[in-house]
Amino acid sequence: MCAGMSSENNGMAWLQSIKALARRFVILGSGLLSLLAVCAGIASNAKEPPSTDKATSTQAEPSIAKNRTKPLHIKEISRHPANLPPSANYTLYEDGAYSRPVEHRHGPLMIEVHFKVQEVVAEITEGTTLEFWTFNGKIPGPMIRARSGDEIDFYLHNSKNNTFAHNVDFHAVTGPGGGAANLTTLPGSTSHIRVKLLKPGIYLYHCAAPPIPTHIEHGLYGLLVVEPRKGLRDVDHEYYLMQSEFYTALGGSKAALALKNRGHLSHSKKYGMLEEPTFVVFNGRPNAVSGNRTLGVYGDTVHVGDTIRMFIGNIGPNLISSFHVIGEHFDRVFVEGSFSLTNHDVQTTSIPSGGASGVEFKVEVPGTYILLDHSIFRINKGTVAHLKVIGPENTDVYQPLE
Ligand SMILES: [Cu+2]
Repeated sequence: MCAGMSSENNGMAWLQSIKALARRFVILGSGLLSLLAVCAGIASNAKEPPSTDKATSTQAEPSIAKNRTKPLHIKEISRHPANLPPSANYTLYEDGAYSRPVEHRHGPLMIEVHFKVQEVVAEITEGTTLEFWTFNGKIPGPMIRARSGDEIDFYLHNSKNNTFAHNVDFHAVTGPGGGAANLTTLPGSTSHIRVKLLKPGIYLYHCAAPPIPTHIEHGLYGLLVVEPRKGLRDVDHEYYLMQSEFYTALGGSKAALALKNRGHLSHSKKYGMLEEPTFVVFNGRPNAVSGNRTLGVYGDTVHVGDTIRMFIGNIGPNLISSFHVIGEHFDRVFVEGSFSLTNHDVQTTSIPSGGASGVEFKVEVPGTYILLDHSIFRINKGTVAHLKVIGPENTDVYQPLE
């Protein structure tokens, strides 16, 4: 025994501190181990996803389990941009529905959020399907909204019919793996963490289970918006957009809209490595925000004089987005998703892969506006969305003459 540990009390205190220290090392050790495991791809009994790419099938990647349950076929993969919580005062329940809002916010809230990972098959264009991995059955996953200082009580449920282990790395979260170190979840299991949001901003979240590029590319991503403590100014309409790429065995040389009736496509690691996507899209598939899903047609009507805010994420996995609205200007840009850095009167804002942006603008002239990635060949791959504005002509600003 150490010198000075003469009394029984001192002895007990010493024993307790040793035990506490040992516990701390166990906790620290297991945290580190799971983080290392996440990085090294040995976190669990997670199966490696299939490499169905002909060009890579000879590489030493385990193939898909033969007894795999067939992924669920769903009709619509796209989460519409109008589907977002209207403020930071909502819980997201296990059935995927948002709660009634907390009526009076007197300070930070504890916000309960449930994600359910679902591996599904859906059409990416008419007659052409792809396997997608989703948070709550749609791409992007649900938008979570909070304010700086709030806590998120987060549950990740991995459906028992799934084949792979999944997790979430929240860019908004301070801690190992942005939560991923403690969220790797086998099919049929649930993981749970509680985190405090320290920094306001528009943040991505994504699955970071190994191999990370494959889990991201299949569709496991979304936005967690952490508003400043005082919230954001009122606007008339808010939208939630997420740009992403899908890499298939067809490569990147065909126009996405010509890829109809091709049956089931396989994902391609080869073209992911070459950074040659078949599809570059907003919200899960080409044309997801056009036709009867145009902004202002699906959801609330947009009138001349209305103000609009868009939260836009870009998960990549490879490309940088040059986000632009033809015939409009961003009155305000939350640069790189930061509410602390606002730019004004911007034509195109760049959104890095793994980053986000926010834009606000007022619509002055009626018509249909095109949203796109101004790396313009990508419109052939699907990066186009539409916004319809109705109201009286504003000839003071725009006047067709002949
Ligand atoms: Cu995953």
